[in-house]
Amino acid sequence: MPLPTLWLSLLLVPVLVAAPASAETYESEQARFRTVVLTDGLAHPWGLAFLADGGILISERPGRLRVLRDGNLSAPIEGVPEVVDRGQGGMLDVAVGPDHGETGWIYIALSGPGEGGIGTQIWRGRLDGGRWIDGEKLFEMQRTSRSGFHFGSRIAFDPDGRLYFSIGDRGEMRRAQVVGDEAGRIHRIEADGSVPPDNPFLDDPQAMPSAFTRGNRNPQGMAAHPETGEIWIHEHGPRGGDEINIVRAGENYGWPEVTHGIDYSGAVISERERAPGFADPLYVWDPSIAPSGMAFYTGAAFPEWQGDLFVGALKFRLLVRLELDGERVVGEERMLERELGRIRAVEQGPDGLLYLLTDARNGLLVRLEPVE
Ligand SMILES: [Ca+2]
Repeated sequence: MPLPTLWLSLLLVPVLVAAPASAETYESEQARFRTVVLTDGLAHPWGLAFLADGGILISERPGRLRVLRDGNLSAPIEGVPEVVDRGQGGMLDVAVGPDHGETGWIYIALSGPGEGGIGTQIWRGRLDGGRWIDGEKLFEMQRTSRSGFHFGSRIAFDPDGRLYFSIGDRGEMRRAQVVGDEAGRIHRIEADGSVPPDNPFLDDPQAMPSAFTRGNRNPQGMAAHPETGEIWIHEHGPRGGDEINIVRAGENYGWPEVTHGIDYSGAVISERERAPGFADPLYVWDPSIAPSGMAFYTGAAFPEWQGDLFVGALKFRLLVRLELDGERVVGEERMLERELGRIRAVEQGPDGLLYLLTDARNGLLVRLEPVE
């Protein structure tokens, strides 16, 4: 190789390496955007939340919390609650409380050790530099099990500041219909962990006071509607039965009595797709996309996307944009298919941009930015 050419290639190599790995530009139905990788090196990241000081709090399923601030990913936060990293369990969703700017409270959902197995726990605490302080366990599942399946564990707040969280059926479908069980439903508590006086099952001495619904299989997406304030979820169905539902007090979402899906073995779970007494889903994915993460878009950066619902997909490795007309889904666009990987979380940032986490041993935090 002539010397000038060698020099040229040596000069070019660092330039190519330094370019963001996937600052790719995409054309979608209603917007041009690029994906910018803000950080890699995240071990199976699961949830993210935007802190008042500008940092981005990220959970890693094996049991860590980190903060991305000014482009730098922190060391793991010290002193976080113990988790059991098994199967789908570990350090799961994170959220900031409604008064986070004044109080600093952050909320986490995790699968923790309990008597006889693993159970969902909801905690709140504060960050002091690189430490977790003032930790309070707000909820602890009593009926633990050794299963590594179906923890649910998304967190969302409604406009009244009440905290909703999901627990999946833990791989035992019947639990979703058992009164008094904690699995297979959405729960609602106050931000301090107490039970709201108007929770729907308080008159039933057998029911869990925090229970708000039942018949949910494994909800891993949850967000408050920006106009109605209602909590929307999606849930992993069996084969061919992922659902979107609106969380309403005391409602039974049917699992496994009614479902649009069949078992992964091909066996029929229920002959019925609907029945009296069970809420119909707003929307069903068949085949299943394995949805995770959910955000309503309200930002100014993508005017055409305002009012749309974004959902990540694990199995199909894509981002779904749903157009809504009230409570009806009137359009679905699939974006970024196989471009980034399994999408675990979707959130809108305070800057009006969309943020995604990819579920991988070397997971990414990615931001979607408009391109003229
Ligand atoms: Ca259902």
